[in-house]
Amino acid sequence: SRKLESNLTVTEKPLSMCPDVPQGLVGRLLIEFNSPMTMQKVQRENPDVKDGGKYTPSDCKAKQKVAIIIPFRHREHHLKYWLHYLHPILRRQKINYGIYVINQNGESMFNRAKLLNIGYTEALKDGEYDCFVFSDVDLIPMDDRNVYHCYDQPRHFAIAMDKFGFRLPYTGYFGGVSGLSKEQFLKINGFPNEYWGWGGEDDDIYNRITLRGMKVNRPDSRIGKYRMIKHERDKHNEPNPQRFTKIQNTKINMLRDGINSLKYQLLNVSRFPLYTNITVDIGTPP
Ligand code: BGN
Repeated sequence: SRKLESNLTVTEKPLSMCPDVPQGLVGRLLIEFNSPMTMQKVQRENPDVKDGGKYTPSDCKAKQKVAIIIPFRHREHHLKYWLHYLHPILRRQKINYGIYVINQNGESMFNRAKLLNIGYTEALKDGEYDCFVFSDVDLIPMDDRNVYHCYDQPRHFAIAMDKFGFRLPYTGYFGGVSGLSKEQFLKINGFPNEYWGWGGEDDDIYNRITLRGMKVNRPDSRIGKYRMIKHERDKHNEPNPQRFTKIQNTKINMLRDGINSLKYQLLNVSRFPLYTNITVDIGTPP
């Protein structure tokens, strides 16, 4: 409480820390992509989300501040569903978060991991984040007990996707949705910038984690289920023929290729009601 000049005492109830297991989770969720979705509808559903897609629980103090990074190009339709499902889930999970959509400008080859590095960098210019959750725009968790914060080891969230028959496609799979604390991210020199096109960058990240003596942490397979929004393969994201040899060389390449070598041009930052949109020029493959 504090004393005002007028002798009036105002009592501000200090917030207690949010419990480790959030109260008010509902468990299994019904996820479908058939009902029509508009950004206006999703905005009406989420009046408590602040400009730029920021949210802080009102009834407790969250231990971590989480930046959620979404690599993006031409997937507006998916983003509407992602925001529609994820904002309410993150709210029930009592996460203090901001949503960052990292939009690759132009039509050169897509580079998911480089966009994730940019998301890390740009989010830190915007807030004091200590945890980074990296999510594809087309992946929706089917259970809100899959909590989007960081753990004592790098976390892999998307372990049971519908397209893989609700199981891991292989033990070292680290794709889809993952989460690293700032410390864990820096320990592996961030993510590779040199994977242009589809495939392998997630395996490289997995290699970086194990090469630095860390171990991937995962939820229970009943809780780690995901639905992927069906889509055609994107243009300018063809399978990268170099990926097979590149993932053999993580150990040497990770020393020079990563957050320590990241270069890009920032073109635009816009705060929309439900997310911050960051458009970047990331160049072209060598
Ligand atoms: C793997 C891809 C991953 C992808 C998963 C699931 C490669 C590297 C050469 C083996 N890895 O095969 O990037 O996330 O499939 O689709 O292609």
